[in-house]
Amino acid sequence: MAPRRCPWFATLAVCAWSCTGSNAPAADAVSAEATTADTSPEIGQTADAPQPDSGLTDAPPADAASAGGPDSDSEVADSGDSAALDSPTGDADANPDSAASVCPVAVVKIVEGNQVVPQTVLHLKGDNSFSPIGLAIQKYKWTVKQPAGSNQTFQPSAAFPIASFAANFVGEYEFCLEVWDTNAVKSCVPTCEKVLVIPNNAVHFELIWGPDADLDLHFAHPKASSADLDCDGKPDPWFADPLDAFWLNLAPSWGDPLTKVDDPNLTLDDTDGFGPEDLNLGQPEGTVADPMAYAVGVHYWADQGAGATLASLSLYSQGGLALQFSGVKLEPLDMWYVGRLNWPNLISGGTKKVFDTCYQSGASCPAGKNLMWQANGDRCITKCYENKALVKKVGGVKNPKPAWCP
Ligand SMILES: [Ca+2]
Ligand SMILES: [Ca+2]
Ligand SMILES: [Ca+2]
Ligand SMILES: [Ca+2]
Repeated sequence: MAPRRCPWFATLAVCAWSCTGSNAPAADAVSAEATTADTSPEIGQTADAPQPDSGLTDAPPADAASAGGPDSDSEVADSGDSAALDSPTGDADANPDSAASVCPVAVVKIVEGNQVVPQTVLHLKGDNSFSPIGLAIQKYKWTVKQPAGSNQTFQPSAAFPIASFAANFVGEYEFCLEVWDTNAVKSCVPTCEKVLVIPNNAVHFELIWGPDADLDLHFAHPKASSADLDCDGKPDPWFADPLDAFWLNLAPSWGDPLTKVDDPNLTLDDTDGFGPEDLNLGQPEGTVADPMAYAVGVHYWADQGAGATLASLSLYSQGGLALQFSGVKLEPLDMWYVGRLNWPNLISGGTKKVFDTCYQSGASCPAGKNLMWQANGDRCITKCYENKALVKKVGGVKNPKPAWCP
């Protein structure tokens, strides 16, 4: 949304979802079993843009030479015979193993370790790479295999011996390093390390979608109350300040003012496509005797030329996948009332189901009556949802109004 949000956190998209299209009643409130086909557009793993040959191979060693591209100068190191020519060491075996004795060796250290929470900035150290024959290392190249949809890049670039990388998505990352010595001989094989990104909060929502569009995750306190724009006859939770956590209320104070564990924290507001947009809550309010229901929504704030986009939302609870919706089609200014998260629930010591999904049997506003909160039906999506007080508050940001909106 508004330009002052943090667009430099450009990021990615994640996991492979299983639940399906927008109208398919998903298996809500289930445990992590649902994970199969990925219906979202795959961006594929990418390394730094300026490195056209950096598409990562799953089969590291043998085809190093096939990478081609700008690194063709390194081919000398990849052909077995050249290694024999260069081999200054006496103990070299027959080809191609002899190359191993002269190739430089890439050494990878990930300062944060092999398991982190989302939004961890990883520090990747390759500066201990070495040449067995005592040459200096003159060139480094990092590549990454990241969760589908993720397009994060190395900072300051993939050519630095020490680079950082924002691991924003839940899922598995694999980082590989290749090095060249001052004879332009390349490491025989890349050295790779995997990092697993897993949230550890009681509540972690991850919202991802397609390119360019700006979707916003909303997570509202049970007491949130705002204008009834979805025409169900009750106040909407969205854009209530401070009881709706979204890009304008990234980390509001809820519950006990003396602790932050019951405060939500929207750790990423993605404005330029793909997401993820993440929200964490360490310790929701609510007891078995008096459970609470938090409202969860997704708003399509700004089109930016993207048109309709497919949104996927996942809930992780205490490290496990508890809920997924995927491939939900949203158009500009749509407000998707996903449903209500109960706390405590069946997977957190309570008796309530994890999530009450909102279904509707038509559009309430045009119908002039409440059609939301049915037992089944379509996703609860309200068209042309625009909170005018908010638009005014943020300085008159005006989204191009879709043709179908009044
Ligand atoms: Ca982005
Ligand atoms: Ca956003
Ligand atoms: Ca309402
Ligand atoms: Ca609090």
